[in-house]
Parts: sequence; C-alpha cells; structure tokens
Amino acid sequence: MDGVVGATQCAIPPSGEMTYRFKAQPAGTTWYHGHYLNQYTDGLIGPLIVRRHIEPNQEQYDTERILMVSDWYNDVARTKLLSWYLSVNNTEGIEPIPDAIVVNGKFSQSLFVKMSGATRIRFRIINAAAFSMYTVSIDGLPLHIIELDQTPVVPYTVSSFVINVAQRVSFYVNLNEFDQTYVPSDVPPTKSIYIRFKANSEMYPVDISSYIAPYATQYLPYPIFFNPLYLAILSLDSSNSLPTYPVNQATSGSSNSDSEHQQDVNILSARPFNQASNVVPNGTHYLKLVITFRSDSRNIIRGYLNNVTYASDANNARDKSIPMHAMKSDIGTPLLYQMAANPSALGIPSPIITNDSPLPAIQSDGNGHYLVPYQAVVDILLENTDDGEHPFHLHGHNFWIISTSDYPQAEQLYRGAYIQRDVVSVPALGWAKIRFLANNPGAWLFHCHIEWHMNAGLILAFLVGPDELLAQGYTIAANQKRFCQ
Ligand SMILES: [Cu+2]
Repeated sequence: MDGVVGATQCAIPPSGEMTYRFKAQPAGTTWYHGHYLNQYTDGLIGPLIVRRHIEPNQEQYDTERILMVSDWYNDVARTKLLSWYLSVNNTEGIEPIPDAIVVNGKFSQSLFVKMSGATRIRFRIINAAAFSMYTVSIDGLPLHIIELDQTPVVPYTVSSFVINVAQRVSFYVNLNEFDQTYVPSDVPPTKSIYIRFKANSEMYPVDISSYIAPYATQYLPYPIFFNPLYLAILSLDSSNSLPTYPVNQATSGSSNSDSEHQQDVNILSARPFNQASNVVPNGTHYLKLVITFRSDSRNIIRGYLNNVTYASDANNARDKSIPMHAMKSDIGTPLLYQMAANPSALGIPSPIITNDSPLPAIQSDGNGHYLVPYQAVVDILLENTDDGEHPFHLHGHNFWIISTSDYPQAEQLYRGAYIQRDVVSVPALGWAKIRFLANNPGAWLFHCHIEWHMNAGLILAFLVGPDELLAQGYTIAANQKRFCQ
C-alpha cells in the first residue's frame, strides 16, 4: 500500500493518526506528499531520501543539499482554486497559474545555500510543484547528473536540464570548474552565484504577463506578476552576499555538449550506473493510452485516458450507474480492499490480442480499472493529443523509458539498457513508450502528476495480480480499515 486514498486506504480523519511501516527500498531521492484533496499543492510535502550503503559516485562530492522546488499559490488550492478550475466558468480548462515559485519554502532571492567550505557538492532537486516544470542551472558551473528519480547514472554533464513535476534529479558540481569568464572583469569578485529555476512558461495556457486570475479579481485586481525566473544564491563563503554580476548576465559559451538532446526532458541519454543489474525484459503485454482533454456532460473540462475520466476523489460523486458487482472508485472502499475481497471476480476481461500489437492488450472495465497479470511485462504507449506536456507517474513500480517523440532514437540506441524512472514526461502532442514489470501485486494508480490534471481525472488504476495478492498473504490491516466508515 502507498497511502493513496481510494486506491489503497481510506483517508486519515482530522485528528486521526496512522503508522506507516515500510522497507526502505529502493534507495534514492524521493518525496512524500498528501494524495488527497490538493493537500500537496497547499504544502503537505517533504523530501524522503533513502541512502545506499555505498552511494554510486560518492567519491565525487563532499557534502549534499536538497532543493525542493514548488509552485506557490496565494489562494487555497483544495477549495477556492479547485472549485474554479473544475467549474463551467472555466470554459478553456485553464489551470490556476501559480503566483510564485518557492524552493525549500523560500521565495526568490531569499534562499542562501552554503557551501560550508566544501568545493564539491551534490544537489538533490525535487520538483514538488502542482503544475510547473523548470529548467535548472547554476551560473558558470557544469552540472554532473548522477541520479534520475531513484536510478543512479554514470555522470552525465550538462549546463542545464529540465525537470517536470514529481521528477527528481541529482547532480554534483565542483567549484574548481567555475567558468571565471562568467563574471565580467568590471565588477568586483563575486562571493556567490545564482542557482536558477526557470519555469517553462510555455506550458501556461495564458499570457502570464497580463493574466488576471478570475478567482482573484475581488481583492487582487491586477496581473499576477508571476516571475518565471527563481534565483537561489549559492554562497561561496559565509557572508550571504548577493552575486556582484547582473542577473541577466548572458551565459558564456559553454564547452558542454548538451544541445543535441536539450529537448529530452527525461534525460534518456544518461546511462544507468549499474548496467549489469538493469536487465530489461521483453514486453509480454501491451497497452495504448490516448490522453485527451474535453468537456464532460456538465460542460466541465476534464482529462481522459482512452475516453475515460477517472472519478475517485471526493470532488466527484460516485457513479451510481456502475453495477454493484463491478470495481468502483470510491473513497470509502479502496480498490485494494475490493481486490482482496473478490480477487477472481473483478469484472475485468483478461488481456486479448487486438490490431494494435502482436502482444495481448491489457483490458479495463471501462471505468479506468485495468487488470494486469502478475509478472506481466507491460509496454505502454502514451499518445498525447493535448498541447501540454504531462508527467506520468506509476505507483508501486519503476518503469523503463524506451523512447519518446522528443527522442525516438533512444529505442534503438539504448536497447537492453533503458533508464528506469518512475515519472515520464510525455511531450506535448507527442508520445512516450514505457515498460514495467508487474511484480508488485496491488492497486496502483498511474496518473499525470500535475495536481490539477489529477483533479480533472487524468488517472487510471492498475490492479496487479489479484490472486497473487492473497497468495502473498495480504490482509487489510485493522489500523487502516477503521478509517473506512
Ligand atoms: Cu497533465
């Protein structure tokens, strides 16, 4: 179980408490967050780092820092913003535009990151935003990427990289590699440099320089003045001084060769550190998922996977038309409990051969619940008909990213050695191919991690190996079931 309300547990009530016990694997950089009612947008988030006994590339750095970047909204997401977003008044389906960017809870130019005497430092970047993707760079320094999500990689050097929602990227920098020409000769020597998080403003469906959020007009009758450039300050000494060079200093010619696949948000060119243990099996099953956004019968713009918009959260009334014997998405009866109660009668067809692929296709019940045989190797093709980029996250499993429309050559180039991540950024009007081994019985969501798009229903649930779930001895824990009243 993983704490998802409606999938693996009922919500912890106000003033309630529940103890989660988990085996700390796989290791790497991740984060925890509420998975209910936009609570993570409103700040219920934190980093979760599982350290390896011997960290790959640990000889490359002396210390490390965590930078967790997220969108800041002046208004409460779970009530005001969401009720506007999913309303008939929002005819374009415009996501609430953030008011600011915060890193580790601090606004731009107020976060000082101290080197504390080290010259080599590892950064763990976590994108915990509700909406935004960012380009990350540090002035004058090459970034040596060493971990993507929870997969260590052979050091891969770039001058900047893109990180989409829920993705994590670790890199190290070495101050001895600082490009001295970055600081103009006519300014005093600098005791600090900027760490930049530049929001990709193309993804906002409005002109952010003039947009007045309709839900904010009553007391904020001015444009949101959202500044897509966030600056943290890397202090080279203990003085907390600002850099002496101008913010808009043009990046000098860099010797890094990351231009070729700069559009590759998923950084597929980085190679797994432990290639010997990264055995990529052949696909045994297939699933094609088409991403669309359109109005539902109530004229509310929602997100669809294969023409189904998922309705499990409290904002969507339970669909009474679904027969009682079928799986139902219901916050009071988690999918996992339904699986355990009736594993062999979920009302979902077994995989069948279709015209799309020689491999049998995973089937659903028509309500976004897909039955996946235990140990199936599922090739998923995500086809994005939307003009926005969508970061899809799979619960309970990692997956291999085979290729995307931004980097189709990856399928051939890296055959047998695809990188494992747990979030894939699906390009706008493009596609992504991923593969996962269904070795973890249970009910696992697969969804766009943009919080607004989860609210809009861009979610499905994989029901993996129901019989195996019971064979492995699963029972509903009493400390969880008591919340399902
Ligand atoms: Cu999305």
